[in-house]
Amino acid sequence: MMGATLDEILASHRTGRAIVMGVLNVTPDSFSDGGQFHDPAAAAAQAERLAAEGADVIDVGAESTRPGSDRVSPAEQIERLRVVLPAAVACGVVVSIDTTRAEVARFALDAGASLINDVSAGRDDGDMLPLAAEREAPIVLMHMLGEPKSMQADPQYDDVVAEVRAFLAGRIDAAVAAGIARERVIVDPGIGFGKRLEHNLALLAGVGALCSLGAPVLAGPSRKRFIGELAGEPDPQGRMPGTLAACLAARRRGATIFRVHDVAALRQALAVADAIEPRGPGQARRKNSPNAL
Ligand code: HH2
Repeated sequence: MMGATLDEILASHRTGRAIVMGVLNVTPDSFSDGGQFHDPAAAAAQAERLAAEGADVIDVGAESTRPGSDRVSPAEQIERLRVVLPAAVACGVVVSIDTTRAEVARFALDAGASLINDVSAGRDDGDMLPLAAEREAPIVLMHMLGEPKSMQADPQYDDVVAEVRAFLAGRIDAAVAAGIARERVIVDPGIGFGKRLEHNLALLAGVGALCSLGAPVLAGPSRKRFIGELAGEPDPQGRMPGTLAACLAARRRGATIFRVHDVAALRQALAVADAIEPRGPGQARRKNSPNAL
């Protein structure tokens, strides 16, 4: 199947189409693939591999947001992206820029990226939401408690699903107030960003409550620590099976966009899961399904 267009991605919560976003970190220090694609030639080859494996989106990031990570200046991010972004764009799929800095997002949009993935949901840089509005660029708004340097220190919630939902509702309002069309917003519970194991599980189980915000829901569980905690797997590269399980659980509850490192594996898992239980408009189950609602 051809990669989805931007319009198809933004309509995925209505059509039920599964969108796979492949991760490309041009960083020396990302938690699972840090250093692997820091070299521009290796990064370009990885972009091609992600597209060939069936990614609808290549999400390019030049700053790690792993717990405890240090900030990378916009100038340094742009330097890391200079060769890699055009190479990703040349793959012919939608390219998103994973950054919280407007200057970096502007550079990426000028280089052919068409989607902004902001893990701070527009809070880190006051120019980000106005930039997305001006450029009519869709934006992913993600929940994070605190900031990467300190977010895993002692995250506390009374009702994590309700609190994350309320936060995202507020950020949608902020985006709309900045001039971004509501239809160009994607929301994300921010798996692993200021969350303990039980918070991550509650959010994946509670994706349905986030879907009621009316925007496509993106889930990014790929290779994250909670999988290691559940499965006793210290090596992020060994967490692909758990990643697939988390994505499929989120899909059954209405998430339609999945940010993963292992694109081919998720494509295969989706092909089987969706054949058994087709997802359609409004996530309704098929009439002839024994489990029809
Ligand atoms: N997770 C990471 C980075 N960006 N963006 C969205 N929207 N959702 C996520 O869950 C998400 C994200 C962290 O993963 P990764 O890119 O593999 O690692 P690092 O931040 O260390 O580069």
